[in-house]
Amino acid sequence: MKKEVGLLVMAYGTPYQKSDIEPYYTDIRRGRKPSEEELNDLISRYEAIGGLSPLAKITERQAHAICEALNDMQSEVTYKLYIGLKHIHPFIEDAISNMHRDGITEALTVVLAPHFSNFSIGSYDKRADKKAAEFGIQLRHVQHYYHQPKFIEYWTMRVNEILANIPQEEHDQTMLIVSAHSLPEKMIKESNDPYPKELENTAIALKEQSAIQNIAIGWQSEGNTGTPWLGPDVQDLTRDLYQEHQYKHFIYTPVGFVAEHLEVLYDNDYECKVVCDEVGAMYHRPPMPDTHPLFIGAIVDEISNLS
Ligand code: FEC
Repeated sequence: MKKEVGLLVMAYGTPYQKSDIEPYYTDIRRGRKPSEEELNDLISRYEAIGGLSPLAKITERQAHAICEALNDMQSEVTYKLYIGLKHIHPFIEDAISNMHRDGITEALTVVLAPHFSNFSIGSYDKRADKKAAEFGIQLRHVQHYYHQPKFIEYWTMRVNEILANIPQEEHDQTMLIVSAHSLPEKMIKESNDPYPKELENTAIALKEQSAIQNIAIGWQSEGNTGTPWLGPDVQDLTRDLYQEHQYKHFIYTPVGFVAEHLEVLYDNDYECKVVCDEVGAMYHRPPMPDTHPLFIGAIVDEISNLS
């Protein structure tokens, strides 16, 4: 019998049905219920992308693809998959309790987000560690994989695919905006968090490896907390870049995300497109990684480095 090792795949989570939106939003706000106006605003964004987000199904298939790839590449242990979500069931803590029930004493963890911040991946890991300590389960965490060659290769391929459909003579009038979820500026600066640097490194690698000539870093999906968040915001950035250079094409690569969900389908495909339409530029956004073998391969390669 091969030893069983847990594989905890953690992700943000999304409402499964409309009635989940309020408790989900309350959880995101650390227990503070949203006002009716805030709730209606979120419901209307879900409605604009078809009622609910496709994220739940994508997370499931990404998690299964990672587990399968890990089991196929070696024969010493069998990885047993657990999914733990940040803001809806099955919560991270539920997944760890299930591991204990199944007799798992050792597990690897990975978050479906490529760049490390203490406030994103770090907070998932902390929750997992706290619960695992109750049962004496040993966890080893993948911290990030933004730098993995296959991750960069995935986005390079996508950028080049789009460029191939833009006339060569318009390539110098094409701008690539590389983005991730914004976070409150104060949290990031005070703790010297690596998050902005990791996004910058992804952008540098894309500039070096793809055929793009113009590249800028933007932040997206910022919350409404009344305090400054990391900027520039992708919409403002699009307007400013257009004003300065009259670009004909904007390509958006939200590399801080790995799936098509609310923050991409609404904040990029709707909001950024509105700005592109306003200024008269073409909007382009390549498919997200989902279960593409390069993306799954990047995570598996990072996991292999742990062992
Ligand atoms: O498709 C879906 O249904 C869910 C998409 C979704 C993803 C996601 C990823 C990240 N978030 C991060 C940080 C914050 C901070 C706040 C915040 C708020 C929201 C709200 C929704 C939401 N986020 Fe999210 N996030 C997604 C969805 N997020 C809905 C609430 C309404 C709104 O503000 O738009 C602000 C919390 C507060 O108010 O105190 C901070 C980060 C990521 C990327 C890393 C990760 O996936 O964990 C960072 C996907």
